[in-house]
Amino acid sequence: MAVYLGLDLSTQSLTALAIEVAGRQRRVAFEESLQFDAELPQFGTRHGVLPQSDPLTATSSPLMWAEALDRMMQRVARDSAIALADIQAVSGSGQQHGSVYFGSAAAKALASLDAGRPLEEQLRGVFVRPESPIWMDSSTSAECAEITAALGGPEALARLTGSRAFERFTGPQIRKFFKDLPAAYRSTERIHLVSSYAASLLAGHDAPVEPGDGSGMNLMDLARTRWAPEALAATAPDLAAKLPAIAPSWTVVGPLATYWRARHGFPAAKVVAWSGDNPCSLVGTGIVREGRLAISLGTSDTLFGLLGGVCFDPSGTGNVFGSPTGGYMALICCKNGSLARERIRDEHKLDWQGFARALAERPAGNGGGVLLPWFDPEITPTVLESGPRRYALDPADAAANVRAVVEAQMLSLALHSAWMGVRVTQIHATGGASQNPAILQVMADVFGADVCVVGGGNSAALGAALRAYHADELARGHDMPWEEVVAGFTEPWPASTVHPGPERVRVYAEMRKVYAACEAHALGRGPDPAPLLAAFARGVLRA
Ligand code: XUL
Repeated sequence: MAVYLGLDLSTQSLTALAIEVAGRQRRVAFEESLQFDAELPQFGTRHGVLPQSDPLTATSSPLMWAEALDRMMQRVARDSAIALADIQAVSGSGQQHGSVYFGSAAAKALASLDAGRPLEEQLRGVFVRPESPIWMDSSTSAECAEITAALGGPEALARLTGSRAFERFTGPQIRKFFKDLPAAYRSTERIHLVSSYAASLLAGHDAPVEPGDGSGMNLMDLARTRWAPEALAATAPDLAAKLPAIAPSWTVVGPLATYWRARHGFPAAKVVAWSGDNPCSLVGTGIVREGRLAISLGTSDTLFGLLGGVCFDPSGTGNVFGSPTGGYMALICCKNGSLARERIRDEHKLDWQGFARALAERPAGNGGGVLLPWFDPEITPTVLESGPRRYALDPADAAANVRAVVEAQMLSLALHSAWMGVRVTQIHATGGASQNPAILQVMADVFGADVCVVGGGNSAALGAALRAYHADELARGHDMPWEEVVAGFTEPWPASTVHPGPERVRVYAEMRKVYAACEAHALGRGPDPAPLLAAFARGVLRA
């Protein structure tokens, strides 16, 4: 029986998921998560993020990620029932955009790791920046503007890299580092993404960046899959020498380093290039052909789908990334995902069951009450000044606010994904909140499409394990079609399909315009939506 291990280094946790494959016989054999705040309290993170006085800055600890990896590999070796010798390949998924800065001691440290000592202890001196900027950071607006100007405007940048400049993207982050700390930048030997950093730890040497995650940097020429010299020049000097190579998603980086074999008893399994969490989720939710969309309700809420060819979002909100299946994927990311739902849940002293009951209590359209749930600075649409905005909504009304946060999240996803032009017939839902059928009902009604649950909530880790499987087959000379790779793992759960209700679909088609008007007003781009809200409320009440 062949075993493939997928690791997901996400914002709040590290998950390991192992699959067993013997022809048509396939199953998830191990699945476990390590929560950073609870299990590694010495690093002092909250929801996986280091405390900062500036609300626009968000960082985490690359040392903590290394310690988490060491502990998780120990758990896989010790607690799982899988025969370690059967592990053929290991791959992974990392939170996108975050970056890790190695100094001159890193390459030697990685090549000579001592199996008798914890990984974290041996990496202490290797980082030029002890804190890694992560995707939740929105402190680089000035750098975004500079890069955009140097490259001839947002559209030119999006045509080249798949996205206009985004604060969280790695290029603007690197530029800010170079401007703030030029000497530290100069002494940086290698800048990794979270994904290529973790793969380097497993392989014991620099691993490449793969195109799915590389396209979240504003540095990669998306159509040619290589660093774009003009984007590098607009970002920081001598950047080409500091970046890893770009290599296809299925690249075998090498065998697991001796450290992992001697310390935890792993075999010399293939380390396959890691990708970003969203590209991995694309595979882990079975979006391996066009016409399907996935919505992942995690720390961030993301919507993604495969694209027929390379394109870009003319409105500037969405992103086009490389797909780990080859080709391209489209994505939009809303930062106020699970933490916004939790905020409303906690404000009204509910548990998740109470949240679901409250959601079902109110009708579609919420009687005309709208919430813009921008508790943190938002990515889609860009909102740098955080704080929720309410329209015709009483902040003290628990049920109305629960309904409002879920409706807002779904309406925003629908509104801002229209540019993808995907005719959706089925949505694959994943992530923690996909276990809540009341939330899925709102999703189905807003999109007017069937929604079904896929995977066990760890779609990124599953996608990573499936990518390891695909790469191993390819390395053995078998180019397995992706439908066959994912078969048996990503089929919708039986009886999980939620169908849209025609009347509610009609309500949401109207509400979408109202929501867009509230958004425009809140962003200073449109008139007071009060008349529209009142007309909508009258219509909903009459129906
Ligand atoms: C995607 C994005 C987030 C992170 C963290 O562009 O910023 O989804 O990948 O999950």
